[in-house]
Amino acid sequence: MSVPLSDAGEITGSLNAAIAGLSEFHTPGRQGWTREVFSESYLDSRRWVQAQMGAAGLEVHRDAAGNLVGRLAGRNPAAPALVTGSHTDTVDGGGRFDGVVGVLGALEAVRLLRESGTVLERDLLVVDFLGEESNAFGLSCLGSRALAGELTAADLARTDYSGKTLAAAYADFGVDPSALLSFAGWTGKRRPHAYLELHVEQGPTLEARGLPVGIVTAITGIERLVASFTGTPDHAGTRPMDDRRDAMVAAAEAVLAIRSEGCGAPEHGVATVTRLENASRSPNVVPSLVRLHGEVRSVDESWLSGTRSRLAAEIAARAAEYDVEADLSWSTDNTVVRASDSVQDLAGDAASAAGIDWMPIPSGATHDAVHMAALAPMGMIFIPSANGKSHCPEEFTATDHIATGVRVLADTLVRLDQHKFSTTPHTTPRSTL
Ligand code: HGY
Ligand code: MN
Ligand code: MN
Repeated sequence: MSVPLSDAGEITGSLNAAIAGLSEFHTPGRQGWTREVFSESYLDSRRWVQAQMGAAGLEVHRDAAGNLVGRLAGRNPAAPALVTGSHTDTVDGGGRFDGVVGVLGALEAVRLLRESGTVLERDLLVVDFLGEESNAFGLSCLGSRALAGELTAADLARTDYSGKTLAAAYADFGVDPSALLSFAGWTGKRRPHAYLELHVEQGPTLEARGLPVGIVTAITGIERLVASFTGTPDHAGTRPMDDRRDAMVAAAEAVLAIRSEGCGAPEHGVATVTRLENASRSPNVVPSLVRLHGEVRSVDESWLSGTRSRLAAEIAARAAEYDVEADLSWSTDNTVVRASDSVQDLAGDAASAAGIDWMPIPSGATHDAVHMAALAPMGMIFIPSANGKSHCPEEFTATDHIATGVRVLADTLVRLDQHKFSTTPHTTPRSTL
């Protein structure tokens, strides 16, 4: 049951007035706050975000990958920049805080820096990354992936359920897909100095522990699965039950096998099936071709690396019981990524210096920070989600928690500005959780 938009909890204060302003943009007829990538409501909302970035005193442009980038000039523009930001697209039937807090909170941090007369050594770039949420093309983090030089021609050839390619969706949105493949992004000379993102936890831990801040240790890896089950079409009314090759039953067995995999995961592991499609539209034919979409996640890389083989064996065995063929196609949405120890330390120091309690916390959600970690030392600051809810209209984070997060973000950015990282070339360290 979704919360009627009007009853979803009052938000007050200047920053939350901004969140309320962005919340005005959502796709009519969809539950909650829906601003999916490439949608009209998303296109309209980004004009609003661009104006907010300008009003915050940033020099704003939309890069060749569709990211909105606002620049606050530092004393030394030649120095590698500091980057912060997040996303403003939502899932279908989403909430008002996922990603939004990281973009509008960053603009609030810019206001704090400017009003306190703090001039950073480095440029500070505030980014609204294009399309962080996974979409009908099965690919998340479009904008940050492009900036990290990780968007491929094969990605652009991906199709949605209607057969439209991702390249065509970019073109319809006003982003030239041919320019994407030559887009150098921030690889090479434009590598940032560091990346720091403020985000709602989207889970129950901080609220349960009564803590206002979490400092992220690692971000989950995601293995995505599309499985096709092939049986035999038959008349649903006349074909005897013991003489069927019912693809839907085999797919249902796979749903339960995937759930068991997630339930058997170590501390931070989950598995979800989010879509089952019968190729036939008729309600009176034994399903002969069924497609399943699912995902498995964990910050435990050794466990996650075994999921494909475990599920392949289990799903094939269960499908064989119904004489149905199962064909599994896997893709890695992202590998497990560990936050920079130095960035974690600086964020922890900033929170502690302000008398703000915090805990180290892994992220079960993935973020643009995963791709920024390929470019520079990465960190994330979490603030509590009411009842641990997210990706739904009930998603809520109280004003004082957002303000605390903005404070830690701003203080950590100031520390990062002066920080000298060890000179070893930056690589994305593996999770050692
Ligand atoms: O799927 C995720 O974890 C994120 O919300 N895109
Ligand atoms: Mn998010
Ligand atoms: Mn999300």
